[in-house]
Amino acid sequence: MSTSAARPVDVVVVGAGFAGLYMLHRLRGLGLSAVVLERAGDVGGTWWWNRYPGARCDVESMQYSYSFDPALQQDWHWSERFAGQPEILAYAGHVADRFDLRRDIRFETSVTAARFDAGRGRWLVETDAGAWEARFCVMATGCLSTAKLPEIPGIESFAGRRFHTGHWPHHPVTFAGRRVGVIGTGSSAIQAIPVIAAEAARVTVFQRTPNFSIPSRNKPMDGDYEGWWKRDYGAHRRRARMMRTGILYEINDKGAMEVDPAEREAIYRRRWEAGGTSFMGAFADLITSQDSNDTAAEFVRGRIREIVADPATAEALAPKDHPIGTKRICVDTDYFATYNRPNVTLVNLRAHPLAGITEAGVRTGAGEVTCDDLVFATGFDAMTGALAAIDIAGRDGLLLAEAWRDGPRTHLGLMSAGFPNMFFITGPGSPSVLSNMMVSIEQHVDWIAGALGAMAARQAGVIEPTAAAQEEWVRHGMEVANRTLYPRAASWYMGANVPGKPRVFLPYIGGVGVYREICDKVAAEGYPGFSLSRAA
Ligand code: FAD
Ligand code: N01
Repeated sequence: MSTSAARPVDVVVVGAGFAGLYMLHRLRGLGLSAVVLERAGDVGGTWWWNRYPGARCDVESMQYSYSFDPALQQDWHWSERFAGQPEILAYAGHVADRFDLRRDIRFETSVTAARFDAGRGRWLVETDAGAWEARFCVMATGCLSTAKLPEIPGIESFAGRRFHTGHWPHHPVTFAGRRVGVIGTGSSAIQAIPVIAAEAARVTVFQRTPNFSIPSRNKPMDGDYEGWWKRDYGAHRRRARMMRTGILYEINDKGAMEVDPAEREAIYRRRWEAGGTSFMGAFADLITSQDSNDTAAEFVRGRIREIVADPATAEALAPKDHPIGTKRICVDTDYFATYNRPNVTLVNLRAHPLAGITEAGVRTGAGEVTCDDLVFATGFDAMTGALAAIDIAGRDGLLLAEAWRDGPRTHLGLMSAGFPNMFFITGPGSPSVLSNMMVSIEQHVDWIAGALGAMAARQAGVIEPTAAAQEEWVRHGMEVANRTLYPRAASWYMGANVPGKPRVFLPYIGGVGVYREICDKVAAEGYPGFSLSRAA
């Protein structure tokens, strides 16, 4: 594509999920021209793609929503404690309408390449529907937007219907009377299995690694609770932004071993009954002390053994290979109880390894299970997958794939040296997936908008992190991660689910509030660690 055919704008934003939508809104406020390029047919990102049965958020809806517009957060009413996918998608659509965003979004447009022309200080962004030329490029491509099928021999030979939770069809899918195989037992599967099992003739779950899951205790929105939030939304949001996870909930400041076993049990039980991810706030040291973590893990294993009637199934479902919380903790509705249904069977792939997929179903060490449908709940090439799928070349033709060969290298998760004027929203090296993503998205968008405003005031045309600042941030990120139990789990946080992906801890675990203070300080001090110049 020649440069002359490319359409000029100030900013190209890639992705029209919650990040891209808010970025566009802020860019307009700065008086910049912008286009958002989006592969999907409409706004919503994650919530446009993940339409599987049972899909819903696990951060309470009163918090899993934008805070940037006081009227929006007062007007919108969530019908449940944890909203389901259709309602979250409707919310994204409402925001797009309310702020008239769609007129600057090109749907069904996939970005294939982005090349920086240093001479002209422009990014040339190529898509399957023409090219764009921009001073700035904002990658709002999502951390969990590249669905991943597993490397299982014979996968293409299956003759029945095949689904991936992250790429679910837009037409209604019924499982009535069908024999369904589900591969995977992460968050998506744990939400989908109970709903599919309620409809299907038979469900066989193929589990490689069991996961910890906490009941959501989802329920219709309580009017008093909604009122509590709405009466002082601004203040509650400000507090949430300074929490470790960006979620406002009570975190016990005691360590688990500081209390006696009876009190510990009572605290866990209260959190279990309350439901949701706040279980991990039961004690301050659950992600740093193995001994403390063991007590929480054993409590949850105890609940699984209580709920699941068949002792062998309960034991297979009880996670023992990773500390609780070091893989994204799951939140469910009736997940473990679903295994008491007569139409649900668990196949433990650790005991009976998966041999392959056949035309008729799934073959394991225990024999072949015939299936009409296969649901792959096998996750994503997380955090870097969507960026790696774009051929990105920065200064002097430096390829992002090359620069990140040993793992992503960013300064603050926001930019990467050698890629001037390219920003990442919730990129690797930022709290992103370890947080309420809405809080992290707004913080990144606001920081980027602030940087663009500062550049305009200084008449700077180019911003780029220094190599030294970036190396220090990468080092600091690893140091903080190594103080926790997280690197002990073979998780997607570590890139462990993608063969050949470097094993580095991808998000920043220093905490959302701490991270915000670091970013704010950088902005307040005139962007040390970044070079701002007039020209490239
Ligand atoms: P996305 O919503 O992923 O949007 C990125 C968009 O970029 C996508 O629409 C994609 O099509 C587009 N894109 C990517 N590459 C290209 C390209 N090359 N060309 C064109 N377009 C491209 N987070 C929470 O905090 N709480 C939750 O409860 C929660 N629940 C989740 C449930 C599920 C099932 C999943 C998968 C994730 C969940 N998350 C949750 C994380 C969720 O991804 C974020 O909360 C948030 O929706 C991300 O928004 P985003 O705009 O950054 O990215
Ligand atoms: O994906 P996952 P996900 N053979 O990677 C298994 C967010 N989210 O879509 O652990 C057999 O967690 C794999 O097994 P193992 C949330 O951040 C949130 O469920 O590798 N099995 C695992 O069980 C979440 O963490 C919600 O041994 C194979 C599963 O597939 C993230 O998205 C809901 C296999 C993948 O689990 C991803 O969740 C949904 C193979 N070859 C998603 N390959 C909320 O509730 C993979 N697996 C908010």
